[in-house]
Amino acid sequence: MQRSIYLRPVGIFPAPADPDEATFAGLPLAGQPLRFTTVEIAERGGSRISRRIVTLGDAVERDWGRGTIDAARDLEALSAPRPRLAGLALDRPRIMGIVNVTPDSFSDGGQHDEAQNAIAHGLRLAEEGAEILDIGGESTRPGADYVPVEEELRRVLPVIEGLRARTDALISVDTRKAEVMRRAAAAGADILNDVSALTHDPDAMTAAAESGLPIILMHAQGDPRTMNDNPQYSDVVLDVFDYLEGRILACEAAGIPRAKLITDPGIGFGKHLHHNVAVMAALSQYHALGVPMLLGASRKKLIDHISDVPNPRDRVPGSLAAALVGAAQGVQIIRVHDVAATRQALNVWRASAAGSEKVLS
Ligand code: 7PJ
Repeated sequence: MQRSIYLRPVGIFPAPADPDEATFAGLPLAGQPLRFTTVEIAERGGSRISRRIVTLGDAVERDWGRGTIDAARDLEALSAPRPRLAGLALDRPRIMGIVNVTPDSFSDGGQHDEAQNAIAHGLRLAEEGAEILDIGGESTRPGADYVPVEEELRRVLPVIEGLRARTDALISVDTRKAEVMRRAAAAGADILNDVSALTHDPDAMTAAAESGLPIILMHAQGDPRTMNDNPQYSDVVLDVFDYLEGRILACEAAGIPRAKLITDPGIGFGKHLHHNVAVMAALSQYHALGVPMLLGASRKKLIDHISDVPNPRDRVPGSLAAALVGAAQGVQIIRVHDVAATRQALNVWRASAAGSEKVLS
């Protein structure tokens, strides 16, 4: 599916903490304490794309031909507040902490230790300010091997159960497999996170719909093993948009309401550096999908490509910069390894953007 017109909010500024100060207020951005005054309009006809920046007035009043309905719908979707996610208000950026459950080759403590370590790690992240814990037992890193379903269940279920009993943080499960979705939901998971946007497992759409849980739909091109070998796009920003819009429509057709969906442009998944930074620059575009957005750039390879940091543990500063780029464009969920550092950065950003420390209380 391809549209003829796409709207991207530009000229985004923090909404004043005191609304009385607002003179020209622009439009609110996706329920965030942000406003936008202009939009970039991309018009696409086949392989031809033209982009220009217009005021909100022009965006509303001009005749955009067969794109008119999409333009009006986009403006509405861009400015509407988002519903709560499993009870969590999405009126500011929320931190999702990453809990990887993969065998620890350095420990001979066995399977019990593996689960206990992951649970302890998750509890620490919640303490540090993660409001969502993302539990993953299948590495989907570029080049990673396939993990059989029994092994993935063995890794994630005890961790979901253990965390469910010990924290109020929301729990998401990072999986592409229908059976893992079902069993995780039964064990108390609150959110499904599928890097294949319910395309990898033919039964996943049904499992997701039956669970009734919110679902994160991530864009990826190709299979994790080979995806970064030769990714191809005609326009990466718009192609990712079309893909996510298509997946939202597929979910709606399967009976999953839009209010349960979250999108994610999938940094590092079938994307070269120039694709990743183009998407980072245009994140606000994806608010036109009318659902909350997640950004996952934490410790990813693009930081190494940009700044020569081969060891992922040394990529915290770059990860924080990426988190702030997301926050400034209204991203509602930031998926990170380094929760305390991200919280500190977001707090400084929020208070200074609003011009008031009161937004933190
Ligand atoms: C992502 C993910 C991401 C979502 C991974 C890694 C690779 N899920 N799972 N978004 N990345 N939604 O963390 O480096 O970016 S695994």
